[in-house]
Amino acid sequence: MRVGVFDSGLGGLTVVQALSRVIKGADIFYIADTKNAPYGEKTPTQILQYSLDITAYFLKEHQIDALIIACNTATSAAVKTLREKYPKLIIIGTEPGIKPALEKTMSGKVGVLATPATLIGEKYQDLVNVLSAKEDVTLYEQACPGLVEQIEQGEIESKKTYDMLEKWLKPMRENNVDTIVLGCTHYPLVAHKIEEIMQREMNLIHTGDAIAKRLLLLADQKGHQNRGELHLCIMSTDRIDRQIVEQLTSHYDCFEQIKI
Ligand code: DGN
Repeated sequence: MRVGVFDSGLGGLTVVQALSRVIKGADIFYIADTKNAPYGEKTPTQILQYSLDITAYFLKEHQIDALIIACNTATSAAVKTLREKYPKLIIIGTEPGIKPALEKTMSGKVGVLATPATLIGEKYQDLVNVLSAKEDVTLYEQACPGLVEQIEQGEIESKKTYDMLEKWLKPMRENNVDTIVLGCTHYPLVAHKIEEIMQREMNLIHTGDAIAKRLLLLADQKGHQNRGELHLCIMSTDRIDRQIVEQLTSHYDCFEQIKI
């Protein structure tokens, strides 16, 4: 099976990590669209165009069987159009794990961290409307402008990143939030900082494992075998922090900068 995975930058590698825990045999092609990052502050039309261009590239150059949009922001802007345009391709998007969070919370207080574009997107609003109508929970939604940039610049341990998180998480800490949805695939990279600032053990929900399971299921339905070897090819459309790439991937077979 040949799988294309993309994100605006490093974040989608947290999804690749989850895939490599359950997928035994596949060729995974990863594109970090660093030329256009961050997506969170782009218009839906721009994000849709980047997603269409990347998908066309994957199909032409790597003949993918499955596409994983490893980015909440791009999913909300592009998944519908991509599914209409490529009905035969397995397409899996990423959306904030509100449902698992509602199942996990004991205090009934759930935090959601995401990019501004994800939180105002129609897809997220629909998800929240359906789920919160059924459950007695309070959601603390927090847009995190600038956090993706800090992570991309390798500034995870910096004071500026800490201060940003402290400001956003303070209301959650004071209101006994016990579960936080990481509604952006970059945010697992600052999970340890979130725990430190919340000063307690938290349920941190990210969607990589759910995506991996879904891929296995859909691939099986289409007759793709899950055996052999796992190959990972990483591409970026501009510069990328290679040190972080190496922290996130135990092994990759190729690494190149591409033009799309
Ligand atoms: N990792 C992307 C997401 O999940 O939304 C970040 C998008 C961006 O570039 N801001």
